[in-house]
Amino acid sequence: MQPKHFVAFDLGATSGRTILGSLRDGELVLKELTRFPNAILPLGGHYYWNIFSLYEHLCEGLRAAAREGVEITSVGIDTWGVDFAFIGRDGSLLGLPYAYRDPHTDGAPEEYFSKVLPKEEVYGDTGIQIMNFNSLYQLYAMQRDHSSQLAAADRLLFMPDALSYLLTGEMVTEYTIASTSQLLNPRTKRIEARLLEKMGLSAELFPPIVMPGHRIGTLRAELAAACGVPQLPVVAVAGHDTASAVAAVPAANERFAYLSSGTWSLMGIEVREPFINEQTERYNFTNEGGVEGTTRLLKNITGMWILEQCLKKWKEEGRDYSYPEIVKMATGAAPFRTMIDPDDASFAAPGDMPAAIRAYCGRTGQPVPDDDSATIRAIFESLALKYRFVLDRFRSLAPFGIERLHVIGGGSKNALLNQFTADSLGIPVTAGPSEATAVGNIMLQARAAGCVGTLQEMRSLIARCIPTEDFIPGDTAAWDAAYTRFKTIVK
Ligand code: LRH
Repeated sequence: MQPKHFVAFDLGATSGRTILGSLRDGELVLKELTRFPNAILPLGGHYYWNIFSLYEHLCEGLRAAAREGVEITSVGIDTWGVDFAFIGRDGSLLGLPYAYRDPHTDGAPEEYFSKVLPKEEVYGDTGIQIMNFNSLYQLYAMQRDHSSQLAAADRLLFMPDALSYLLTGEMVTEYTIASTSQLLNPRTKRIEARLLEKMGLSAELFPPIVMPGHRIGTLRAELAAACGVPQLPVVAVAGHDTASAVAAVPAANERFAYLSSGTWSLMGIEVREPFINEQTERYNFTNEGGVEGTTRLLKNITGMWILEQCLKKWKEEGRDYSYPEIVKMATGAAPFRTMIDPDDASFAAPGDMPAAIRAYCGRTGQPVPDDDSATIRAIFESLALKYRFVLDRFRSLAPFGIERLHVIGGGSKNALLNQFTADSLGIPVTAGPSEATAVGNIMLQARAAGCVGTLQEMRSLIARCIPTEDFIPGDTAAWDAAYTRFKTIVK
């Protein structure tokens, strides 16, 4: 069989990549073509995404793909969740999209529940965890603050759809990314109009919903010419990065939990139908849309964000640590001295993270880490303990026994944290693929091109082609004792 080549644009909240995925005789080979930064842009007291710069990076990625000299079948884009751009009546992009860490949504869910619709109804309609930054509350805050962008908007496009629009001129609402917004009803798989209408907005803002695999259009002629590629088809993959990553879990059967590990740690299980009940509402569990109509029942846990912010601060102070140094420092530090709840509100915003950790220790009566090594150790141990806390809740809900945790995404390369996680959870951990989002993106394009059939076939192919590493629980007794302490500080 002739090889088929696909271009995946995989954009996270801190960086993006262009990956060329090649499929030949059931073998998948990945090649990173470009890597570029994506940083929150502080401007006039707000946080934005520089979508124009992202567009330029996509063009650069297309030029790099052209230089490979291979025939490309299609292009697909996945990004982080919830954020969106507005398009005016003349088709132009209306300014910069807000970044989800902008504080304009602080307290917005509570305002929405008291002024628009009660919390139970919002959760009942959507099954989505209440988080300040959900698109629903971003829209509420913009409407409340008389946003001129919103007033002028003809259409709203979620980030992957907005970028696909810039490439093709065609507008769609891809299902998995829309599911992160808290505007979609997972039972009907449609935008729930009353959530918008009750605050004076209309569901007409959204172009038609399409499923992963839908062909959005082809590259604009002038763009294709400028980048030296043909007018390639742009396919809606699972536009939500986490959905693409979960599609790439190399699991042999359904009895697994996943942890998509990056800036966020997204832990969950895959189920056939949404789980929306009193228990999932109490746990603030989310029912995001997956591939083949599956539901990603999951929970956002603050992941590498805290470490990333510490590393940024330490670098500013002249201490720039490499990844092997970080692991060595954590390995050498004393165990179980200080514990933090990674999801404490004080760690959510960008800023001086080591100071936020010190303040947290003061508030919770724990020893302040004496140096950077102790801080890193506290972060890794606390993450592994938080994973157990959340997994225990999934164990109480799952319609099957959870036999294994699949850790995927960039964080799966952290062998020390993987071992901590296996020890803390008491079940085997399989790590990899670390490029799960890009792999999922590529495989969904391959499925659209007819190279693979079902989700399970995709997963079997990934399991065959991409090496993984297993971590078996070891010293579980010490972790059990630590967990008893952890439960007294966690929310
Ligand atoms: C991870 C992620 C996560 C969302 C968050 C906004 O990149 O997509 O699933 O909750 O970004």
